[in-house]
Amino acid sequence: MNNMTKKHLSALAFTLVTGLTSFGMSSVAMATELVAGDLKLTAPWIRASVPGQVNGAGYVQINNQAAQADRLISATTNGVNRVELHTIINENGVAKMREVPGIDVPASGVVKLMPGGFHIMFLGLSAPFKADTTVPVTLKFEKAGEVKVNFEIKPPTFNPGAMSGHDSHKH
Ligand SMILES: [Cu+2]
Repeated sequence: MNNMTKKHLSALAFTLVTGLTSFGMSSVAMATELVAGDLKLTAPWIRASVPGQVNGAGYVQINNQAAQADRLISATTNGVNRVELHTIINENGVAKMREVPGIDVPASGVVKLMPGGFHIMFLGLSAPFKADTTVPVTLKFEKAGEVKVNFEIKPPTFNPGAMSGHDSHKH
């Protein structure tokens, strides 16, 4: 495991900022936000496992401040057989997961990994994902390099509409 470097940060509850200040140091209002170079990663989370579940999925919002696109090309963590990048496609009305070679982060844009779309797929868990714990995951980007992110494990009932930081009350 690498030590903390410019491209290799971890955040538990608050923002850590690298040498760049382009996003501004405005506040630490977001529960979990991580800035790594030109990328900002917001609210990384994984849904807790339900009994018998051997796979899991991780989600995060990735903002790119650079004028150049970047690309998430892999993810790694301990305690799983294998990690893949997936999307969900609709085939004749049936939602199917499909592995993708990478997830593009547009220039000056954002990509949101969320249920029903792109996700980080954890295959073959050696132990269930337990709510209220965190999983350290190393994301590897084509340009930004490796970024270490702590994914928060949310209860199985977690509403993905809560990406912006508050639980949604719609029912
Ligand atoms: Cu998947």
